[in-house]
Amino acid sequence: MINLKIDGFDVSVPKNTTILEAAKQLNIDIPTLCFMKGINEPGSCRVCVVEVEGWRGLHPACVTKVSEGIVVKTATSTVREARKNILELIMANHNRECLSCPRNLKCELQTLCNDNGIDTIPYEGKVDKGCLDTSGPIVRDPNKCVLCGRCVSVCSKIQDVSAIDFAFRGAHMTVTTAYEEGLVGQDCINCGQCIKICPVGALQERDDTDKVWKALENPELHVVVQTAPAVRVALGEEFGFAPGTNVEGKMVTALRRLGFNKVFDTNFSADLTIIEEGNELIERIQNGGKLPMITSCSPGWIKFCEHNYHDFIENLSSCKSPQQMFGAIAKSYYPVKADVDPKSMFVVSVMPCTAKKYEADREEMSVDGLKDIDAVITTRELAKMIRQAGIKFAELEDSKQDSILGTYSGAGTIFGNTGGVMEAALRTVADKLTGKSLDCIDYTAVRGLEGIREATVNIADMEIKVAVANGTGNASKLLDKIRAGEANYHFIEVMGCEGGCINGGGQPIIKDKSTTEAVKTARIKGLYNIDASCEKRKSHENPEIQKLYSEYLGEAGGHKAHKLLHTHYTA
Ligand code: HC0
Ligand code: SF4
Repeated sequence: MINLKIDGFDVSVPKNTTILEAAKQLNIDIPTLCFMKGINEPGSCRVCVVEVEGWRGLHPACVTKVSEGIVVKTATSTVREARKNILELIMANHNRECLSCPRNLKCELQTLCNDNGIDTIPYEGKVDKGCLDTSGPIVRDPNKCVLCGRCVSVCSKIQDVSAIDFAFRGAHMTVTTAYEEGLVGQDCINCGQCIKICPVGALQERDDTDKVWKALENPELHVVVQTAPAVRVALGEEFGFAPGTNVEGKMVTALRRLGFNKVFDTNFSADLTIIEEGNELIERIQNGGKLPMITSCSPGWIKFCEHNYHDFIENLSSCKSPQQMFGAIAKSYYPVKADVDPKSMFVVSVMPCTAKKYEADREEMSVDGLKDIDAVITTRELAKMIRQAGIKFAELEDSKQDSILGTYSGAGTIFGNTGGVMEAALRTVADKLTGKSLDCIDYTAVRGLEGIREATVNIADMEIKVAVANGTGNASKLLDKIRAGEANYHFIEVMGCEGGCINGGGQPIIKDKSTTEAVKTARIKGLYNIDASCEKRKSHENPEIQKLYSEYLGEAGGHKAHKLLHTHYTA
């Protein structure tokens, strides 16, 4: 152990610990901006500088390792002055339209400035570093960028995409795309992980709330909404609830107050996906189809596969995602039952995922000229609409979703976290293959937050080998192993974001990034709690799904189901 003193207090830490980590042991929070443990540790922003007695100059605490007997001071007047100066320089180059910034009050730079007494900016900087990139669902504002590099790191190291990087030198340095073109023309998979990690408002989702407001105000439209599984365990964070709190009942009430004609649920169509996908898996296993079959519901993952692993395109399930299946059913079966003109239907999705905006706009996501989904807003955008409408969310009474696209099973709910689609599918496939209603339905081997998880499941005397990957970087590792002939499976679940949709790019911003893992765990627990409390926990037992097949679709994988619920990919 290494012994040192920080701000007058003794502390012992293992060798190679940084001063930043050692200070944490004493509950001293040295401020940082660029630093993200394990993801981005360049020591470049210098906000975390400290003094070490006997050492020349100031030292960034995030990359300076402790040594025996050193005496560190984290808040002397020299340190405070330097920190203030660094922040003033950053602010000089930062567009300061804080009031209209979507990150207002959730901006790390704003908090740092506040905490460090920045009231005026004595320098004239450069706030014309490039145009707003509004080419796609991810909006980039170079004039708000503080060059911390977190987005560059998450995009390359975690997602294995590298759609953005540093370019130019000195005062001209910027984070940009290849040839400075819009993100939409890049390999960007629209996952929004860069938005979540950005300390300021330089990255945001395209705001589609106006489109939804306009639809709600149009008396000629019949506007229905679906909410993704993971929204209900995170939306509350925007209104002061602890992460993982299930606010489904209040969310449904709020959506009704906003004026939606019907409030439905993506969990319903997640159950529908399982019927189609389970059927496809059984067919492929029994009839020598392409294996492993890989899930297709995460649009970031689909784009990643199309760009980087086209040799696996035939492995992708042909099922549309639950979001899209919902839209297709909402514009075909529902209008018949509700006696509404399908052309007057306007279908809104509330998603934890920024890539769902891209998925909804894909050309193939329509049936007979009608787009499945008309507008997608994120969890954050829904919170904004609720605030704009003056709805006191925390005080709302609970209410239930509407029939006939609002009932769901526990299996549909757990879709919202990594391993959930796999577990939901196994629950149904096991019953189908054994011809029994099995009691043992908790497939805990596929649960958890490890990047890649593998299991062998014995179903009807068959050893079914499965794997789960979350985050496209982990998907790469898994597929590379298969390409190299080092692994093989029957069925693989891939989710584009680490942790699955609970950690999607459209979820509430976690301001204190050190709590990220705890927040993810709490949101996941929230979903499994809902699952455990559901009367029906298998998709094929959902009575509304049973009715949909018996009244309208006919057979799983049949002609009608194929037309409405399946898709194809671009190699
Ligand atoms: Fe997901 Fe989904 S689970 S991708 O993360 O499959 O966004 O929550 O809605 O479509 O159901 C997101 C979440 C969904 C879809 C579902 C799937
Ligand atoms: Fe990279 Fe995802 Fe951001 Fe695109 S949305 S730039 S893929 S992190």
